[in-house]
Amino acid sequence: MFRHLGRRAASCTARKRTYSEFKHGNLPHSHSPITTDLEFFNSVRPDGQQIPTYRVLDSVGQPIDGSTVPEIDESFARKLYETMMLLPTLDTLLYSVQRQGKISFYHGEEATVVGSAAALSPTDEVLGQYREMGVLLWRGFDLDSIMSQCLGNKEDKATKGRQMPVHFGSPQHHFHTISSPLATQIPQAAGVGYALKRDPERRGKDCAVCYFGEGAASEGDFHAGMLLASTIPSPTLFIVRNNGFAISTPSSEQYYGDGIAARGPGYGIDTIRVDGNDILAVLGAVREARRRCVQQGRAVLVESMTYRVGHHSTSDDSFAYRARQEVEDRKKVDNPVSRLRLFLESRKWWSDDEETELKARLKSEILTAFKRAENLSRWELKELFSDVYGGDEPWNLREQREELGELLKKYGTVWEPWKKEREKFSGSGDEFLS
Ligand SMILES: Cc1ncc(C[n+]2csc(CCOP(=O)(O)OP(=O)(O)O)c2C)c(N)n1
Ligand SMILES: [Mg+2]
Repeated sequence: MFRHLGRRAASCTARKRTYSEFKHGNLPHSHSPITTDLEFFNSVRPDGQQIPTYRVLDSVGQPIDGSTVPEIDESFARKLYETMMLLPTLDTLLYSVQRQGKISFYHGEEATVVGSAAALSPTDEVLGQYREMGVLLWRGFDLDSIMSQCLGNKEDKATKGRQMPVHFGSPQHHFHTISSPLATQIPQAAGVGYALKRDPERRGKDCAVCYFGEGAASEGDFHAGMLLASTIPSPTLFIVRNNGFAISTPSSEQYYGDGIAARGPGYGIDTIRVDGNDILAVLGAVREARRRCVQQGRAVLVESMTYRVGHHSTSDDSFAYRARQEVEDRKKVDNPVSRLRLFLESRKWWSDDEETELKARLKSEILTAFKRAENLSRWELKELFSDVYGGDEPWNLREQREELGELLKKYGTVWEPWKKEREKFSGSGDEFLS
């Protein structure tokens, strides 16, 4: 009966017990040892220190003494690097396009996103926030598809031009469509994990992977999702990108505890904190996290520590709330791309010539894809109202569709701005005019 008690409590049982000792030694639903120390605690580490950060590479891309370099061969390592390089190159082009008023765009965190993507199985179900384009690129979603979604043309298969730019989705790539309201994907991911567990074909094989920012972790949905995955166990892997900001709010104003990792053990969830600018640490940690998750059918939490070097999105000017110098410094300290490059070079897997060739090739491929996408028309205008919900069209959509038809009949052929706008759609919106 007392086997779960600590040494101090067990020794109490040797002498004559009072009623109150007996009562408190038999706490219901708890294996908590009894103590007579009036001690409060505020740390998940017994030594009171912060949760450590897992690292493999040092600042100049060399494995730290005693670290374990995850198993990677040359072609895998080169793919990691090329995918990482693709992200900032895409950012630069799309950023300038946005300045011309064509799209808006969010910058990505290369090592965290690409390193974790590379640790997953291609059939794991991914529910992202909006900075996870690197997962899609890793899985082979091509540049034409990226551009088509961002520009909302008729090749934007999953969202038909009806979503904000970078709100990708691709059933083929097991990538669930991004939704703007923060943290909604977290409880959804616990549900997806549970569905995978119930599916005999996928149980023990695939997991649900949920990405979110540390800012999103302030939403109630974070706690709902963690509790759901903890109490109705499911293979759900939570990856929180702690980049120090939720738009202009620094993380120091988002939590008072030890980051997001400290919350994992509160839900009984295996947790690790990793250096999010060290792609090999992310790769190794997420591989192990995924293994546990799938094998135990239980949630795992990875907190990836990084820094948002870009503005929040293209509609933000972050120098209004943080020092330009801080950003410039952060670009240099532990830069994730140069750390991997130096690692590759030390293994003779990369050279200056290859760097020059890669940069030129990526730029030209991105520009070609952009120009192609820019010239494609949009879906037919009527698609604005199709398959928004399953089943019959609801009354409110029917009303809106009819109203658009009336407006188009009135202005669509006579008012210049509407005439011009109509031309962007396949069929020029004629389906509303007949
Ligand atoms: C429910 C909700 N509240 C507010 C917003 C506006 N918003 C969009 S992104 C963002 C910051 C999110 O920060 P974080 O989760 O840390 O992600 P990061 O952008 O740093 O990757 C906010 C507040 C939103 N989209 N949804
Ligand atoms: Mg953030």
